[in-house]
Amino acid sequence: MRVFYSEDHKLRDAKTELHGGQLVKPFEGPFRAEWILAAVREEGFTDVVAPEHHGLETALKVHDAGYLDFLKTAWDRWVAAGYEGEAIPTVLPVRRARQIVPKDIDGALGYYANAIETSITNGTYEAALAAMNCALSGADWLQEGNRSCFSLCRPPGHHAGIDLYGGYCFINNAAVAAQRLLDHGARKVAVLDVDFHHGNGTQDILYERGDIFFASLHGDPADAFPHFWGYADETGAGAGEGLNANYPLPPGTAWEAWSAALADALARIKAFGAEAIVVSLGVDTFEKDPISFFKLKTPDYIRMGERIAETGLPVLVLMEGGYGVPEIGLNVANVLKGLEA
Ligand code: SP5
Ligand code: ZN
Repeated sequence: MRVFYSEDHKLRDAKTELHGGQLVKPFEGPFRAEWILAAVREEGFTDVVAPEHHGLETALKVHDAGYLDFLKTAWDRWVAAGYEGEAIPTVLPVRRARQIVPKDIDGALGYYANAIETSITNGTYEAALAAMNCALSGADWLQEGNRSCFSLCRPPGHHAGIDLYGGYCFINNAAVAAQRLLDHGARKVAVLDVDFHHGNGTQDILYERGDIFFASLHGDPADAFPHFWGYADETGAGAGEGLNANYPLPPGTAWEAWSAALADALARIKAFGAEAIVVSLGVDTFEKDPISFFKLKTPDYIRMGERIAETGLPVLVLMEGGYGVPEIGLNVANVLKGLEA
């Protein structure tokens, strides 16, 4: 299975994350991609290739143009304002507030944020573009007739909405990849989000679309980030009515209950008639993940890959979350092994 990986992920190396009332070293850092790349190579996935460069045309079909321009310019505007720390908003357009993009960078940050733990830094936009390029190259690789591939996207993407960043995400790699598959001949595709956290950005982008089915298995929003999205009664709207499937699951969820939800999601993807699956793979479902509360074990990830492969559909795996412990690498490699079994 081919792996797409760009060294440019290192351009995002934030020093700060707002966590527990303190600015701490971010959970999401360059070490993650390095650990994952080393493990997948070690486990035999040695066909590692840098992505092609792509323009913004596909991203502009899923994101707001003003938002992408904000991402491109935010750091320079922040520095020009005279600030010395990393860029974090302080004011948010909450209930009953006006939804007008402020000229001022402090206001613009709040306008475009859906979570403020995530600092914007020098190089963040360039790293997000590199992750997007991995996703797009993966989509093209499938379109050439290959059965599966792994795009080691970093930073991740599934919390990035139409015009929203947060949760360590800036450009929605999964939505961009799904769009690319449709633009290059697929009629219907699915995004299957198995990260511990609800894929709120992906849901935001796809909610009214009739050509992409979205399923997400995640910690119940009553207990888990992103807290304001991910309930089971969010089922899609308009042309997308019935095409959004959320599986909120309680603290302590282990393989048996988790895999029952997976089986339901996969059956619905098949019934929809998807011609390919984009998997938003987070391994923060792991029992030792520092910020999550599921209890998946390392061998469970092989079964996860096997179950997804049983659909018989082409599969593009994109990296999302998974933190803190070196086992994230083997857990990812196990999914890939299961897919190839
Ligand atoms: C891509 C991805 O996995 N993003 C996740 C972003 C989560 N950021 C906020 C985490 C807050 C965690 N609070 C956990 C409390 C544990 N006691
Ligand atoms: Zn996550």
